[in-house]
Amino acid sequence: MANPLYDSLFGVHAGKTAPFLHLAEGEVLTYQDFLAMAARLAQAMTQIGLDPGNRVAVQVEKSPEALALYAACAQAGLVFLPLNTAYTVDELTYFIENSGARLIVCDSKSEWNLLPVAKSLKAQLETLNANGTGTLMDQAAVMPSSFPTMDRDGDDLAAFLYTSGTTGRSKGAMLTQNNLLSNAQTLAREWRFSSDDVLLHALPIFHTHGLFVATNVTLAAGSSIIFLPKFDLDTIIELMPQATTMMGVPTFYTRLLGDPRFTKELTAHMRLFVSGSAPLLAETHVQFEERTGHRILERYGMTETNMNTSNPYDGDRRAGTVGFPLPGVELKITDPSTGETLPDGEVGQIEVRGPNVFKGYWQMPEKTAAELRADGFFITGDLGKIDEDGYVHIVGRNKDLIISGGYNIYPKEIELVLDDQPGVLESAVVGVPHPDFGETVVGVIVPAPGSSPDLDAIAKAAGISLARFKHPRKLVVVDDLPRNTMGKVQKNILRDTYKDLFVPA
Ligand code: MLC
Ligand code: AMP
Repeated sequence: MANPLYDSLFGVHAGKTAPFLHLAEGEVLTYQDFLAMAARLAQAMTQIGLDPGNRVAVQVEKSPEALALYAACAQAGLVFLPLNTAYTVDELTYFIENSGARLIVCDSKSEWNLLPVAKSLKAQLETLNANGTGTLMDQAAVMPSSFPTMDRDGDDLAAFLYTSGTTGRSKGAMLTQNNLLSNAQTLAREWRFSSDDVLLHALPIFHTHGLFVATNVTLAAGSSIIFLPKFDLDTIIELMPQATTMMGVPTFYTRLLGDPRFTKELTAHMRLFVSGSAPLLAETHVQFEERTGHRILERYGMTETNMNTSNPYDGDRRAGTVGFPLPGVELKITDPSTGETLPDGEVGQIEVRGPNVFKGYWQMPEKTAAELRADGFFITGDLGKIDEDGYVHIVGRNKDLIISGGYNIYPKEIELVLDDQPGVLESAVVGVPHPDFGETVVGVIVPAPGSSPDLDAIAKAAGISLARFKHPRKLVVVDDLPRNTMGKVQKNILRDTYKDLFVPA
């Protein structure tokens, strides 16, 4: 027995004094130092009483210690459950309760808010702050810097990532060691990562993109990371000369293009820019090439599947497409009503199968069965087609989803909050074009008879329950929602009505 994820991504670097993370002010964390930090954390969590398979819910700021916690979970066979730092206590409570986490790791600032949840679940609560301090690190500091890696099977769970659901209830996507490892190895190979690469990393590490794509690919290739707490335009421009590659959501690239300092000279030495998590406008792709001479490599993935397709490293990276299925990934376009495979060129739902596809939703067998077919194909909820050259195009979504700056927002979750407010009869939430975030949230409210809802109070209430990035950027009041003959709200009409709200005239 062994531990495929830990052995292949982390253990393989034992004793290596090469840099892993480049931090602020020239500070460097070597692979060896990083692995020692992870081993201490694994020791600390074992001392707390955690056993392989237990979930560790983590809502902390991006830091080397937070990343080491992920490595520690892999080494100790624990299931890593990273959570968006923007989530409110209401949101967190659900994730923690649903997952049955045995350990909650949070910033000291959230400790008092989460204590009642921890108590009711009989979970341990420890802190880890952005600067690496906190009770978990205090315990880790006195632990040995090595840890006997727990045996795990490739099919054992490595991580839970919660994705919002169309019904408003989030689902815990169960990812196995092999899901993560196979995808990291494939991407490192396909994108030609080597130990010479230095990745500019400004993504959050609580989602697939920043954690599994960016970090695991680096680990698989033994390269290093310029590890930035967040996307800050000035810092990115300042540090780009020290990097060879960058990964980002489209907002990163549109923000860079909006800055005159982002030039051909600044990027001349760069090897690769990768985009994903949201559609990259063909126009951005073209502008980027005109400005820098680089063609952004766009890929397509999701929480449940890791990465599915990628434009080619060597071949033609085509604007407006997400390239070809990755080696080992099967992709087909099917008729949403019959499930039959459609011929190339026709638009249908995208289904994928491969070692990258998750195991199912935690304790939700019906939802799993509805989306993951018995033959292993996962129904992504994205609509697309395959063109005559084999490139996959995403043309829309079969799921009611808004993607804002790379974050997924399910309208239902917001509608439930709006519907609950005084004076509101019903509501509909739609995504409309936004120049910075790609899409943003608009809430359309129908007042209860005789009422005139207080929009400021409603916005405040949304602030208590929902993470900031989910807040409607605009609330509008209408007499009725447009409905079809079946009584279903016609969101396409609402999207069309409000499509110019944020687009500069
Ligand atoms: C921040 N805000 C957002 C937002 N991010 N609002 C909507 N959508 C977002 N994505 C809020 C802030 O709280 C703030 O609120 C206001 O908007 C302006 O903030 P900002 O300073 O401009 O935002 P910034 O901190 O710069 O963040 C924007 C961002 C960030 C795009 C850099 O959101 C980001 O890093 N996104 C990446 C998300 C990601 O990693 N997705 C991958 C998911 S994995 P206020 O109160 O000031 O108004 C996946 C699978 C795959 O999808 O294929 O990869
Ligand atoms: P998430 O559930 O956060 O993992 O988001 C996954 C969703 O993001 C996918 O189902 C797609 O709708 C979308 N997505 C990811 N990459 C791309 C891309 N390159 N182009 C268009 N949509 C994308």
